[in-house]
Amino acid sequence: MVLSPADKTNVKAVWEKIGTNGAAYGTEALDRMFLSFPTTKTYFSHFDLSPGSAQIQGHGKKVADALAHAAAHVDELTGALSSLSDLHAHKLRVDPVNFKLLSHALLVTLAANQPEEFNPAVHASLDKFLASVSTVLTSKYR
Ligand code: HNI
Repeated sequence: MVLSPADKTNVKAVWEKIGTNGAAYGTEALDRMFLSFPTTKTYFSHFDLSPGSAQIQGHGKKVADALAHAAAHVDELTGALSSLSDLHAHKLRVDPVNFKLLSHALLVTLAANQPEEFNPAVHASLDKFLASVSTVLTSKYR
């Protein structure tokens, strides 16, 4: 997945707009993922999965911070996400199909909260960005 210069500009602009809403958006995306795609809950059997629980909020912030880090290092995603890649592939063993489900939930969350920015070109750039992040996080899965 190759992001064009315009894609990178779009991704960085969206992440600047997200600002301090990252944790809230991450939480909403996880709630959407668990409700729409219940099989994803199997990875979080140790969590309180009631919508907006303290654990989901804490995890939502971690996911949002990781995505902000990725957006800031979009030209070097492999290195920037190296330890997270080891974690998801080797330790957590998250099946790659799940990354499409979280990416979808993240896109819907952004569209619902930032409808002015979410035009078709930005939608496409964000989709490519999330696919690139997912590729890195699943690359070591066997
Ligand atoms: Ni993911 C832990 C980021 C997709 C299941 N995940 C993390 C952490 C970050 C993170 C950050 C915390 C690491 C730490 O504490 O050191 N995860 C991301 C990102 C994506 C992603 C950026 C994709 C965009 N993770 C997924 C998917 C699943 C998933 C698709 C499963 C459906 N992640 C987990 C689980 C943990 C986790 C499980 C451990 C949670 C815990 O605290 O026990």
